[in-house]
Amino acid sequence: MNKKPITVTQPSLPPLDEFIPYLESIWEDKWLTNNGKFNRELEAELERFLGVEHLALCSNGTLALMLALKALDVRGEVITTPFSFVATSHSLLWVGAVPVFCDIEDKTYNIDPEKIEALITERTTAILPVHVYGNPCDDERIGKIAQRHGLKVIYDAAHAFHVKKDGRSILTRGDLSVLSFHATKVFNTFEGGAVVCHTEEMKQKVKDLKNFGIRGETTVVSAGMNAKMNEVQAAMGLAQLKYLEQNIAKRRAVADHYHELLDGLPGITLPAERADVSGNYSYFPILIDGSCGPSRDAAYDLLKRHDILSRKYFYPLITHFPMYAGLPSASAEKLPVAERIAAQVLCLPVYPGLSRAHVEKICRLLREGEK
Ligand code: T4K
Repeated sequence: MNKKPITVTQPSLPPLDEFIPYLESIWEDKWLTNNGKFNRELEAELERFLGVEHLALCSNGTLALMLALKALDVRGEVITTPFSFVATSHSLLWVGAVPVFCDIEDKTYNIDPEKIEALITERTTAILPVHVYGNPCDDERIGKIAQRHGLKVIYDAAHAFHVKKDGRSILTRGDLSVLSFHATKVFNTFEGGAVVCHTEEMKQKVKDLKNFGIRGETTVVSAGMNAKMNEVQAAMGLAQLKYLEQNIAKRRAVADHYHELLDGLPGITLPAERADVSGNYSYFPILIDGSCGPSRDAAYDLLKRHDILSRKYFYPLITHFPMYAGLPSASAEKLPVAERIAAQVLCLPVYPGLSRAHVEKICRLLREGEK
């Protein structure tokens, strides 16, 4: 009997005995934060591992988004997706920008480049797309639109750790990319995040902004905030990084098993595999259209009755929340694809330790209902 519920995800933790020596070192050094040795080490390790340069660690992904927007001096209107976690558009409100919501593609669930240009006004300064579920955006078309209209592009890559497109890290696209290392992510530092920059100057700007703008004991160069990662967080990242590839392989095995057991089930759409993408299997979103069986909500309830806590990421759409609902771009008629996907999506549990028996149980419930 399974007493503990099966949750949509579970944090990856390194063996505790491999984490303790990091803590002992922190205790010994009495250096807890402010660009300590584990911060510097983790930045270098992540740059190497991810195949990027100029990565600046932050205390979480939301502050990293705000720092990225500040570093590029983004204001006015910013075109973004309604199909994301609220932090994406909240970060715009926090820097005083106005989100303009663009509909999404029905295959990738990412911002639809076809529909971006119609939303550009003289107040538009940037585009904030999300690689939702780690599925890369159409960065080529987005880049061309941005270039044509002189806009910045900041990718919310919170789900896209270690995702590659055409053999290259997806984090190399746009002006800046932002990662989240929250407990629920493929790679976690309890809480954490990073801004991936393309130049040392930009990284310096982000480093200033995350440390009050302080450059030296008597020098403050910008109106920064406090968004530093502490040494315990960085140690967690270092202890975990070496398990990353094997964790992704285990996630992939779970995803393959779902495909094996659910492929061809009428009324259900499974995540598409893309030949040009090496993914991280951070989420397993399925669409349930209700045409041949229970609705999405009924499937969610059914799983819950069996202690399986799937999640309706990302329902409701961001545009349904009161701080966005009044915006002209938030009306449902303008976002038909996003509205439909949000009404049908269900993220099934996926994490390295999820057993084959649990995947089989989930799939049996989805195939046969409560028999
Ligand atoms: N942009 C995007 C596109 C994002 O998805 C996010 C975060 C951000 C930006 C912002 O990055 P951060 O500032 O968070 O670094 C979760 C996460 O809290 C959030 O980080 C994540 N996106 C979002 C998609 O999912 P909730 O409200 O669903 O979390 P919660 O507490 O319900 O956790 C989900 C499940 O995970 C639980 O049922 C059990 C499991 N869990 C969770 C935690 C916290 C554990 O097993 N252990 C844990 O410690 O938002």
